[in-house]
Amino acid sequence: MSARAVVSKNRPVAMQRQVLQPDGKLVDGAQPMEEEFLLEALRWMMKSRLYDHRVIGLQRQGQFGVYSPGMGQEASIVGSAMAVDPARDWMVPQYRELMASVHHGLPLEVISSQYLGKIGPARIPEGVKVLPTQVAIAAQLPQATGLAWGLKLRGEDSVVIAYIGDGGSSEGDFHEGLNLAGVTKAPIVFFLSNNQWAISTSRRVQTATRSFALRAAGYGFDGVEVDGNDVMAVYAATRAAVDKARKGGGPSLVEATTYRMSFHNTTDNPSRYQDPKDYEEAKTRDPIERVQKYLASIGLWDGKKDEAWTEELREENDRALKLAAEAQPPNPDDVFANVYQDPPLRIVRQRSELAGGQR
Ligand SMILES: Cc1ncc(C[n+]2csc(CCOP(=O)(O)OP(=O)(O)O)c2C)c(N)n1
Ligand SMILES: [Mg+2]
Repeated sequence: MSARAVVSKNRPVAMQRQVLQPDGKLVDGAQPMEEEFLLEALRWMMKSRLYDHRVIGLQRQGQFGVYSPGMGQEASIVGSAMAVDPARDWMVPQYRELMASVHHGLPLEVISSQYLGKIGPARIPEGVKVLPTQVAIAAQLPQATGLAWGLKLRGEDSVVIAYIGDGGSSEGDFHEGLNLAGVTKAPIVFFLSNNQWAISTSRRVQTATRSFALRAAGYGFDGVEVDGNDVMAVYAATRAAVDKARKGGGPSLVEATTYRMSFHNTTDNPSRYQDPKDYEEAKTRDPIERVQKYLASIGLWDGKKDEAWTEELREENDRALKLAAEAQPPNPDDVFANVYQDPPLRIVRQRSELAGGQR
């Protein structure tokens, strides 16, 4: 370890816009993460990308549900998750941060089984402070603020991290969630992954503001913008916001500027609307390669290590996917459960028909 000041898990850290340049070199004067800590971040980022590749393949064979990959956004997903404490903080996801939820304690086989239509095996285990995946855009934000406000009223030292996209910021729920958080000074970090796309709607036409982070001013709290492809900078910015919230300093908005290096989800075809040059440019800022280049420059990374980690992580992911596939399938009758106290006649008939009875 060099004598250089480093960012460690156990110390409060200062916000840094960028720590590592796309070429893998440190920004002048920036504080890197401890090497061990950075290796851990890299491992999670690689796990995320390998999982994406595997489940996209499965989906194409009809063996996995509709899936939104995090490719290109791994530094945002992992750096933000590492900044919160799974033992006391709550995570409120959207749908693209699967590996953040896993980092926060949700077993990979549990979240994978959701995509296989499982019910019981997909239930979030007791004690895991992660809310269910949210697909109704921005609907998670008022709930996340309510959760954070409740934690504050109870006097707990917990913080909530809530994920949202650039597209989600145009929803009414975004305004309602952030406004209420500002008024109640709730301990919450809104983590906005600006991946430049909301399905096929470009960030250029999403809003006329030049920065999503600026919007925080309208709610009376801080907004910061960070290089979302730089895991060290994402960690530092999120951690500073988390520390502030924990000390009673109220909410923050962190805008992580990144790029969606894949389709919106497995039903989408971005070649219909995306300029391939943008994608090629984004590849030069790949969040994983950047860390690998840096670690190689200090003798901690090489092709052999890459191969060994890739194999181990693939096996880890495959074990979880096997468990998910083998988990108990739902009973078709479950589709009728937990909806009505007194089901109407047509539902009673449908239920009986499904069970093989007469209409
Ligand atoms: C309330 C609502 N409106 C529309 C949709 C359809 N929809 C699904 S994803 C999406 C785009 C969201 O983009 P963004 O918030 O940037 O997140 P990203 O997918 O880029 O991670 C839209 C419009 C939805 N799921 N919910
Ligand atoms: Mg987006």
